[in-house]
Amino acid sequence: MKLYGYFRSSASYRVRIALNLKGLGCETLAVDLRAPVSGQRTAQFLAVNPEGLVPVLVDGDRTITQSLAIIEYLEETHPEPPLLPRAPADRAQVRALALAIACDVHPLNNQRVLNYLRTPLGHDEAAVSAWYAHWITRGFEALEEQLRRRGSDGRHMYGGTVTLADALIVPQMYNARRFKVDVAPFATLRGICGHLETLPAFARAAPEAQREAQ
Ligand SMILES: N[C@@H](CCC(=O)N[C@@H](CS)C(=O)NCC(=O)O)C(=O)O
Repeated sequence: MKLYGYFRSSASYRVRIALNLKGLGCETLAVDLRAPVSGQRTAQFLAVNPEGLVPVLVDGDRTITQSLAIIEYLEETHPEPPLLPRAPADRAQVRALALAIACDVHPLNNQRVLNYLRTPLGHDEAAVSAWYAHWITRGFEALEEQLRRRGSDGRHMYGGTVTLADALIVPQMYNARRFKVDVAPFATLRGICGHLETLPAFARAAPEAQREAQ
C-alpha cells in the first residue's frame, strides 16, 4: 500500500494512526501542501485525486480518497484490532464522534478555506485566527458535553478501547495546539489525548515523528 500524505495534515495523521494500530506497513508519498510548492494542486497529484486533498491510499489498482473511507477500508480488510465496536448502536456512536470532527470542525479550518478568507475575501491574520479558534472551540465544547453525558473513562473517546473516534481527536487536538487555540477548558479531551499520545501507534504517527519533519 502507498499513502499520499503530508506530515502536518491531520487527515493524513488519522490514517497513519489507523495503519499503525493495525500493524500495517505502508509506503509514504509526501505531498508538500506548503506554498509555493502546493503539491496538492499539481497536475500529477490532481490525476490521483481531483479534489486536490490528502490523504489518498493506493492499494494495488485501487485508489481511495477521504480519510474516513480509507480507515473503514482498512477496518474491513484488516479487522484486527477492531476500531469500531461490535454492536450497531455503539458503532453509530463512535462514527458520530468521528464525524463531528471530520465533517463539522476540520473542513472549516482547512488550508484552502483559510486561504480563501485571506484572498479574495480580504480578511487579515487576526480574523483568520479568530475563525480558526471559533470552529475548534464550538466543536470541542460539544464533544466535551457528549463525553460528560456518556461518562468517559478519561482515556478514550468511547468505551474502554481505542476506536476510530480516538484516531480523529488526537490530530484535531494537535491542530488546535499548533494554531494556539485555548484548549484549557477541554479537560476531558486533553486527558484523553494525553493518554493516547503515549501509545506507540499514536506516537509513531505524530507529525514530528515523520521523515519530512526531520
Ligand atoms: N475530508 C477529507 C479532508 C482532507 C483534507 O482536507 N486534507 C487537507 C490536509 S489535512 C488538504 O489536503 N488540504 C489541502 C488544501 O487545503 O489545499 C478527508 O478526511 O480526507
